[in-house]
Formats: sequence, structure tokens, C-alpha cells
Amino acid sequence: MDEVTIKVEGMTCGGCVRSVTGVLKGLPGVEDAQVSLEAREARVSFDPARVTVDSMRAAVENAGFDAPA
Ligand code: 9UX
Repeated sequence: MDEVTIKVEGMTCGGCVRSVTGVLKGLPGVEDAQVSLEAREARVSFDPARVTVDSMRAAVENAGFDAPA
């Protein structure tokens, strides 16, 4: 299992945090996601054979947030 921290901009409340967490955890290959509103980032544990960091960013963007590289 690999771990990556991705930037997540645009979250303004705990509901946003839950949304981003759910979006990330819904991706096959994502084992866990810890999202911080204050730090504006998500720490994700994932299987690199099943999911890419780019697809995580795309999923966050599709949910209405920004995930800058
Ligand atoms: Mo809070 Mo975030 O009411 O999309 S859930 S602003």
C-alpha cells in the first residue's frame, strides 16, 4: 500500500470534508482517506496497481473541489 498527500482546495465545512472523503474512498483501490479542512489536503492510502493519483485528483475535481498538482 502506498500513501500520498494531495492538496484539496475549496472545502469550507465538515460536509465538504465528508464529501471528499467519500469520493476518495469510493474509488476502487483506495484503502483509506484522511481529509483535513484546516490543512487543505487529503492523505490517501492506496494500491498503486489499482488507482492513480491523477484519478484521485480528477474525482475530487468532479465533486466540485480543486485538487492542484
Ligand atoms: Mo458545507 Mo461543503 O454546508 O460542499 S458541505 S459548504
